[in-house]
Amino acid sequence: MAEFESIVILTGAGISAESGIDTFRDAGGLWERHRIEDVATPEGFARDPDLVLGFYDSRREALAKVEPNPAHRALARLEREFPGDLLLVTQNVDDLHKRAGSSEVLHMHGELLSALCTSCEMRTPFDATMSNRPPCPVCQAPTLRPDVVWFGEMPYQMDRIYAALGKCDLFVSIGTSGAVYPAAGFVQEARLAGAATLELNLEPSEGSHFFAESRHGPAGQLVPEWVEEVLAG
Ligand code: BV8
Repeated sequence: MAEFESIVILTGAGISAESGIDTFRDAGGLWERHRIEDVATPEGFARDPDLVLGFYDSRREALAKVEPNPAHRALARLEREFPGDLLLVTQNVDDLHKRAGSSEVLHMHGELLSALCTSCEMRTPFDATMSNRPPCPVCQAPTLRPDVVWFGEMPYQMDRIYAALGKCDLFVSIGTSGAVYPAAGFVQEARLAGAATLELNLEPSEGSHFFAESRHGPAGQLVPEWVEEVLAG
């Protein structure tokens, strides 16, 4: 690996698979048991809030039973030891990057451990259940929803992400199927900026052909190896 000065990393559900968190599109994944339209859209939430709040309550509770894996820990090591600029963007709503030691994590699709109040629009840390309609810690209204970006909603901090993509010299995509936009388009932004592009995924994703290099295998093995390479510069 040549010396890099500015790296943007995008992670998806595949980086948390070896920690025991279901991905969306693999066999037995989340979307096999729930229709996206029913649990991950504003319309689904309006139609059946109890179904949606229960879906996220169960995923939030599952977090307490899983641990970060070597891939999360390798990215935390990269943050500590890489001398250049590093932006870690995740599509995941789990907290495993943070628990592995990454201090700067951009959750573009929100977080299970955050609540958004539909009355006062404040976002607050949250690690309980929403099905029993707890009061918003700020305005007391019983109108909390998961602070998660649903389909048709605008992901968080897109300006910051595009600015970083425009000036990076390496973009790495880890554990994502490349099925959902705008995240799936980041590789093209990076290429336009002249960056090198690398995909680390269990198998070729829908966007593999956009990457200059693709490595296939479990993130728990590929990511520590790649971090070692980058730090050896
Ligand atoms: C937006 C949070 C509008 C929730 C998620 C038509 C109609 C309406 C909308 C659209 C449309 N066409 C396109 C769109 C836009 C839409 C979209 O892309 N739809 C798709 C389905 C076509 N996107 C949106 O709506 C986004 N918003 O567009 O805003 C807008 C835009 C501009 C201006 C104004 C408004 C919002 C999308 C966000 C949805 N929220 N998550 C939650 O978590 O519950 S999506 C969810 O799925 C993830 O966050 C992620 O983004 C996405 C993909 O999941 P992955 O992480 O990739 O996981 P997946 O299971 O798919 O793949 C796992 C991969 O890991 C696999 O490749 C597998 O091989 C690999 N793997 C498995 N094990 C391992 C491994 N790799 C390594 N090691 C292993 N061990």
